[in-house]
Amino acid sequence: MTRTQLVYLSGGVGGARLAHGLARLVAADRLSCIVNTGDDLVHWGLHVSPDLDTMMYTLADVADVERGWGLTGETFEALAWVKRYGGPSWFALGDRDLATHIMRSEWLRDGASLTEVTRRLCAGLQVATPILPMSDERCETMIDTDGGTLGFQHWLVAERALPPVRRVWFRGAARATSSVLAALDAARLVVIGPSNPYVSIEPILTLPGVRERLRGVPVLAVSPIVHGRAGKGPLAAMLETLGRTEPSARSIASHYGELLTAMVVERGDEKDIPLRAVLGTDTLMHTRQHSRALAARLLEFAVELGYWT
Ligand code: FO1
Repeated sequence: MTRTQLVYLSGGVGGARLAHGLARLVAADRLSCIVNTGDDLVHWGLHVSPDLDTMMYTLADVADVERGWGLTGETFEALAWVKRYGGPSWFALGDRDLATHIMRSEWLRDGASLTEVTRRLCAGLQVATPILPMSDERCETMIDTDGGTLGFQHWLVAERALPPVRRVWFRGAARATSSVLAALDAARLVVIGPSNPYVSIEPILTLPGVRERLRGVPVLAVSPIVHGRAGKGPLAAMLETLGRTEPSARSIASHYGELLTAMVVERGDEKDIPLRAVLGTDTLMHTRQHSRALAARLLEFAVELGYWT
């Protein structure tokens, strides 16, 4: 088999920002983004796929960058009416965002797979880069806390990620899709985005056949930890409670262990990373220019290492 593909593994916000840069530099027929669906939930009777949404909206340049989820210029009239009826308002679906979940749910009910539904949504958004849900089957990320077990969105949004996490596990015997496995079979280089390794990347890696396919392919991870900080999300606390380690790029490298062949970290965070190929550069992506610059530097690094042409 000729290996020509860059396969990108990602969760939501940080991962989607780098995907935006990569999608500007790598032709759509050489790039596939495999996206976590462990965060998915049914809300107001609709199938919501937060990480797929963030990836699609980011690549289509319609994401609300400030809020970190949903669409730019969004309104929340339907939410106000749900509240008026006494319905669940802990998870906010915007008025235009609703169209995505309505169509996804409708097409799924008609028998289309999540992969096919995502392809149709991407066509509507004019996103050419293939966005592949990791699975067409339900795999729910569950969070064990001292007060009981919560679905990921309940823990993150309703409980504001406050209850300490005792264990993360995945409910359902989901399988990777044939598109995901085919992309990995054609991978020349796998890039793990700057996403949470426990709740965004691990759900992808636990699917049967995925880890096996990463052996023998260069795997380059971008650290989601910058100078000991994890941005807005719950990663820093998870590294402390689950990994029993401090938040650092080195902890991310140890978490992935043998899986990695190279790493991109924030300049100054290179110390003690047990890999021969480590690039220190500017990794924060506040603007599209930053996303593109990081993607360009990452690709140059991959070319220098002989992983990419
Ligand atoms: N995050 C929130 O903090 N509050 C919300 O009400 C919320 C709604 C929401 C709706 C659609 C969607 O695609 C994402 C949404 N998110 C919301 C973000 C989501 O919880 C997280 O970004 C991801 O699950 C983390 O990977």
